[in-house]
Amino acid sequence: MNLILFGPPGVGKGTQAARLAAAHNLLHISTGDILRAAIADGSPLGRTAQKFVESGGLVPDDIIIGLVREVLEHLPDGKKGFLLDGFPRTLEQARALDGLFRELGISDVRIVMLTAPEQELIDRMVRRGIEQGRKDDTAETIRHRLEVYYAQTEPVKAYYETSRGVKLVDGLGSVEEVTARIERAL
Ligand code: B4P
Repeated sequence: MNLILFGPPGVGKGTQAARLAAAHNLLHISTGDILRAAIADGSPLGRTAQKFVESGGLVPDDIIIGLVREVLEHLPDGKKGFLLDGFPRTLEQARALDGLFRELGISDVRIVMLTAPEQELIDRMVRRGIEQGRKDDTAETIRHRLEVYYAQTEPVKAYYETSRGVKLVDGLGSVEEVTARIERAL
């Protein structure tokens, strides 16, 4: 099984992805984590990505698609599949991913979109900003990230509804409750 988990910022993609990847022995591919690690390392990717991530914008499609291609072309043995967390985030990324799946002969891909009311997303990100000090979790950046989400990521939902099918899962409730809902949807 391969899984795509997407949804608005702060909805709990990373939280749920870690649990699902562990439970099903999937390779957890978080584009956000890859970018934050690159920024912390000061690598060329990190230096390019930093201004986009920290301002709440999206890293350019060609960079992020190249990064995901690299990972999917070199999947390790010993995993039962992969879980894409936070990718795709634009229509161009979704179309490129379909192309990659065709090229690499990847099938059995299930798609889950997590949802939550906007105020809950804001509350969670503000809390995470206080607890973890993430530079993109400030009030102004959160507002911008939500605008970017509505303009660029929400259309991915309609794209998948008319192509592959997508399961919408309510992200409100305890972490355990949300995991159980995703498992049922799968
Ligand atoms: P991501 O790392 O994907 O992060 P996110 O959307 O902010 O959070 P996520 O939904 O994973 O929420 P989390 O589990 O942490 O992206 C960060 C940035 O990277 C983007 O803004 C962009 O700049 C860049 N980027 C990433 N992918 C890209 C792409 N494909 N293209 C271009 N740019 C890209 O949960 C949030 C908080 O809520 C946590 O504190 C958590 O503890 C809490 N929480 C989780 N579940 C909860 C629950 N059930 N109840 C209460 N709190 C909960």
